[in-house]
Amino acid sequence: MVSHYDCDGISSAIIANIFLDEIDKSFEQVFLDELTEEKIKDVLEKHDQPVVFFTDIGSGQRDVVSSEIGDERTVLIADHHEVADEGEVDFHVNPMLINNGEEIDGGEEISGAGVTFLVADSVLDDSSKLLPYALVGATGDIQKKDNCFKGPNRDFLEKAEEKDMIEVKNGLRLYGRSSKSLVKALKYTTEPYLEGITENESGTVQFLRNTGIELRDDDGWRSLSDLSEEEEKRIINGLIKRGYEGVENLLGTVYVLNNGWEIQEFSSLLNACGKLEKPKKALDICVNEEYDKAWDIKKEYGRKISKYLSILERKLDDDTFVEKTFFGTLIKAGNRIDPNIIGTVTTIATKSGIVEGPVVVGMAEKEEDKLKISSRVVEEYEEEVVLNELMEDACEEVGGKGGGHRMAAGGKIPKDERDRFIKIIKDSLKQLKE
Ligand SMILES: [Mn+2]
Repeated sequence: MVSHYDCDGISSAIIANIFLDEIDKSFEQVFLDELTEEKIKDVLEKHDQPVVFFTDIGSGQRDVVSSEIGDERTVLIADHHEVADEGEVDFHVNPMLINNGEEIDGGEEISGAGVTFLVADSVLDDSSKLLPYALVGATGDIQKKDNCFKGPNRDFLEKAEEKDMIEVKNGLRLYGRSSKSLVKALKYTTEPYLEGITENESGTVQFLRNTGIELRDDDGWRSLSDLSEEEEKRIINGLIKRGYEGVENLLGTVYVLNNGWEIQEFSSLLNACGKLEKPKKALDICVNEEYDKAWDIKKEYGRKISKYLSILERKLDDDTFVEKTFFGTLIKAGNRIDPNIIGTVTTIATKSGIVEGPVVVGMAEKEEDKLKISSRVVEEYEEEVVLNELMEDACEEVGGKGGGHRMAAGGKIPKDERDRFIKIIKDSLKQLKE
């Protein structure tokens, strides 16, 4: 088993692991952040298995996969990414192979975990307990748009609901629904700004007490997910009564998995495991259903991010680290920020205003000779700057690789090309110079 190491890849691996266990096949699991000739060679050398099963990775490198693996082993790919032009493998399941992806969009309607689910579902009599992971993977790959699933993801949701694997309900959409105490989740709500509650702990406690909600139970602080439906309604009514503007934006569909976690938060948790290079830990937690162990990871990840943000804040005046330029900010983190986490740090630093936009580009050393690049643009400049195109072109020009989304993109480049890369970015963004 070879799986991508992000949330979707981990979800696809969970599905494949449970599936293979159920049909009594032994296997070894490998997680990779990318599939190169070298990495495939390494996997083949270390794992003498007759079948190589790729999930959420492999389609884009099917040429390399087919030439490296050869005829002695059977190759199965379950993926949703763009497919390489060349290469033949034994079994290849990917929506992009059907009419060039025109019927089912691998970008928005099914994830690597979803495709892996379909493979398992075609063999198992009852695959319902795998359904939540098809949705967690899709959520991790930002396929849930405007809080809705579509295409095959929608079918997975309906089936999962039918089988009581997920609960879809109307409720308060606070970040930290299952991972923060109710007081913290409410206090940290900034959109909309809740006068007397936002950033005001005693105000929050007072408000909740007035609604008659118990803030603690025998297990400690209660989270929103610990509340009964009736209690949640009391909070909503309390907020409405106070007449906050925009409070309706906090109400909406909430997806609660049968393990008690809200889907968005569970997918961030799996993502964190990947970034901390602990995808196997996530796999074990889910396969063995030991969700309590997830808290340590959540905490470790939170600690790492705050450590990096404080390094960044301390270095704001050091222009070898934080370069303020006409298009925004360059964070030249060197080896001070983990390359797996530079993306998250760049996002938070941009959104919170620690560094200034409109564009923020973070760079951190990866391996000895590579730089991981991560870029963000603020919403007001959404029309003017298209980051995935910019990153794809700029990275390629210096012998690297880049891509991503319009407002968040990144890539990897050779370390000694850093200055030329910066110059290319500056040239391409020169329209932002007044
Ligand atoms: Mn994916």
